[in-house]
Amino acid sequence: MNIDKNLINSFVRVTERAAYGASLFRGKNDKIGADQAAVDEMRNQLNSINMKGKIVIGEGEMDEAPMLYVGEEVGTLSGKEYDIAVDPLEGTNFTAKNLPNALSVLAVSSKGNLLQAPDTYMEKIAIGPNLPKNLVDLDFTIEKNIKLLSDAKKVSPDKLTACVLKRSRHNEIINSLNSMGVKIKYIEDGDVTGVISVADPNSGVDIYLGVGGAPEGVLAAAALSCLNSQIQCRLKFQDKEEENKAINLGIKDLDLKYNLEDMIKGDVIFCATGVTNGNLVKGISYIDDYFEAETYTLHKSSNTKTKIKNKIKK
Ligand code: VTB
Repeated sequence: MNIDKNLINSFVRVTERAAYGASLFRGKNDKIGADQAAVDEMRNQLNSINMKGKIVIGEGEMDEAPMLYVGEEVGTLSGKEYDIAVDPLEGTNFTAKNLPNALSVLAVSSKGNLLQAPDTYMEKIAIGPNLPKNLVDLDFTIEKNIKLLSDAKKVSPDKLTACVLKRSRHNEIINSLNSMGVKIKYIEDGDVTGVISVADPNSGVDIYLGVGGAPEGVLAAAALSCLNSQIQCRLKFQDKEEENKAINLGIKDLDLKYNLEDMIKGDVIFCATGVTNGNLVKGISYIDDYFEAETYTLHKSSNTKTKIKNKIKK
């Protein structure tokens, strides 16, 4: 079932308000305060939408009692049923230090159509549009994936750029990329933006590689599903407790590789509003009693791919 196009603006309003809340904490070295402000604004706004919404990716487990916990019901609780993945503030660090690329993000599908991923790590490999389906694979070596991509793009590996989250766990990937002469675009945080950059011809990024948060993986997959791009993921657990989290969510095969269609089924809306200026969108700016927000907005079934700018009363 397709999601009504008229709902796009309601969800844009949600990430706009959340981004505004977080923007009040830019450069204040207060990650927790920034996140809380984004959560509060996001929750208020979600609750004004005429729907039976359920948070499937959120701020944590119910027993930790955060707001926007996984399983929380949002909206007016009348109307159609939707599953919602949220990251009220992707880039708490960026906001605290007033650095680029902090975003407020959400994705919406009909009930049951988003992967309910636990809050663990996730291996990710993503490539952009117009490439053979299932070209790259997490089980191939980096060398093989790069060779396949360079053949498909008809360029040599040294003309390719890989986006990688700067973490020591990625040293092996980085060594392999270096040995093939592949250029690397490092990001400090914010792998939602990093993954989406494979779909943006202006970013110069050809492939995303590495391990980041699983919730961020599902959100990025939602965007890529509207951008005809590809991502493959696999959950990565650090201990038994994390494995149990996945089992409790109904995941039977802990080593399963998820292709995009396994994570995002059917129609989806994706909204990302800038908190600070970034590669995808501008950050919040203030004009008297108003704030201006820019939102990267995608809707698969209506083929909406746009940046929406709004001036909103504070
Ligand atoms: C990434 C990134 C996030 O966490 O998922 C990363 O997108 C992974 O965790 O912005 P580590 O920091 O432990 O490597 C963030 O950096 C923060 O949620």
